[in-house]
Amino acid sequence: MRKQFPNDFLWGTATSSFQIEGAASPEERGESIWDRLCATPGKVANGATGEVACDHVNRYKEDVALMKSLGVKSYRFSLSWPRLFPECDKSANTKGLDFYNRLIDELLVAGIEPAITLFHWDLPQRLEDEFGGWTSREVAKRLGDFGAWAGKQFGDRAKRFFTTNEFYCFTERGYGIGEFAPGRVESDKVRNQARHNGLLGHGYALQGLRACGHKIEAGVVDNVITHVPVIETEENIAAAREAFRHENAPYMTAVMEGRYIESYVESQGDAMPEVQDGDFDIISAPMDFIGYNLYTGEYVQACDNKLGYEVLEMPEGYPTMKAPWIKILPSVMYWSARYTKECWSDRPIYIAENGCGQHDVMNGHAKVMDVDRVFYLREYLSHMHRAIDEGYNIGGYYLWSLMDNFEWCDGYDTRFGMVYTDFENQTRTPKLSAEFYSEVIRGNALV
Ligand code: GBH
Repeated sequence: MRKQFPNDFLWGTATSSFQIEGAASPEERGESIWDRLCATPGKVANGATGEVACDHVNRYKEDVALMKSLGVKSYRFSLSWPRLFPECDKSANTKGLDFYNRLIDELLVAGIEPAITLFHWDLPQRLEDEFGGWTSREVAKRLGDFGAWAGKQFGDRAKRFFTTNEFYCFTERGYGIGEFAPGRVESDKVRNQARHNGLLGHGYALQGLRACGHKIEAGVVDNVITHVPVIETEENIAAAREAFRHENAPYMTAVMEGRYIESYVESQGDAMPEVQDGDFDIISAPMDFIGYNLYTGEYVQACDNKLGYEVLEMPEGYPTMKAPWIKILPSVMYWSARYTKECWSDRPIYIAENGCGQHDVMNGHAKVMDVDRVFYLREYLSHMHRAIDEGYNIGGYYLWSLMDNFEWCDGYDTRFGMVYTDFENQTRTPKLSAEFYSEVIRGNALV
């Protein structure tokens, strides 16, 4: 059956500043915590850096033209905070400001809606050095100021803003596990404070954006963990819904429910963060939409224990993309929307990222025939269609990513693009998956 999407459905693609921009010399921008991590031996595969990446600052016109040729309707990109405020003081870097102004104008001329992420992990190193990064409330406040400023500068032309991207990655992975920048391994209490300050950062950013003076829409992006009933019995469906709330307790559940739920408080004991009066009013202020990054998920079954559910382990050999964390579970597109409505809210959801990492290679005809990615995308999109068909409020979808780019600790080895980037000479070549996506957009349907 032909799966038609709503007329105004927003088909997009996403990137982030550090992963594509390059132009990283001190004349261009300030240092970010990811520059510092890249310079630390052993942290990033093959010593990769963001110095050149996709050289997007110099090639943005070509990249916008590419999106236009694919029929993309909205482009989600992030602002490099250290490019705009290299000294973290009051004066913005005009070169950086010019760049984003020109990018936005180019998008508008191409008929592509700009969608701006304020913070996608490239924190100015100065804010790490001076305040301790996300372990400090001050940094959350600074993001609020940055949001107010960015809204004022760009909100006349960009109407959609995302506050922060994926709490888990810039708090827990940065200050708990220590794999991501700034690479710190702290106590559970400090990690939980970083988590809390991350939520506050979103809240202050939302406040700042609301006060910018332009009519814009704003919401958060989180990589919410999505729980799928392993067999769709009533018991399992209820159990997976509870798992969805409890397993996201430090992040989305706190934003949507305006508190830390009991199971989280209990599990963290003495390590609970300091919460000040009014924090949760800021954190849980109503958003215009919710952004979810969905790549994978977890199976759940009902269980006769305290929480009433059990998360099932993925057996070895479960279908997985080349990036080993991407266990293929397309129905997260459906269950995340359904549980969000049942637990929290019916405001629109934007899938702010979905995609998969492979080790794509060009064939003898200079083509990347990524039938694996086409398969993955088709499955996820068809479950997204099911959700929309059943009345869940999904307003748009951003494919991660426009082009192969700096994949954090994996460097340039794992490719997420629908467009192949040759990092030797910066040529961009649409893969088969780009043709597939373009066809989906053109027909506004899966056939
Ligand atoms: C998103 O993160 C990011 O927003 C984006 O910048 C990134 O390029 C994209 O996805 C692809 O990765 O310890 O085995 O779980 C997705 C969430 C969380 C995925 C951390 C990788 C580490 C591997 N990421 N995870 S593992």
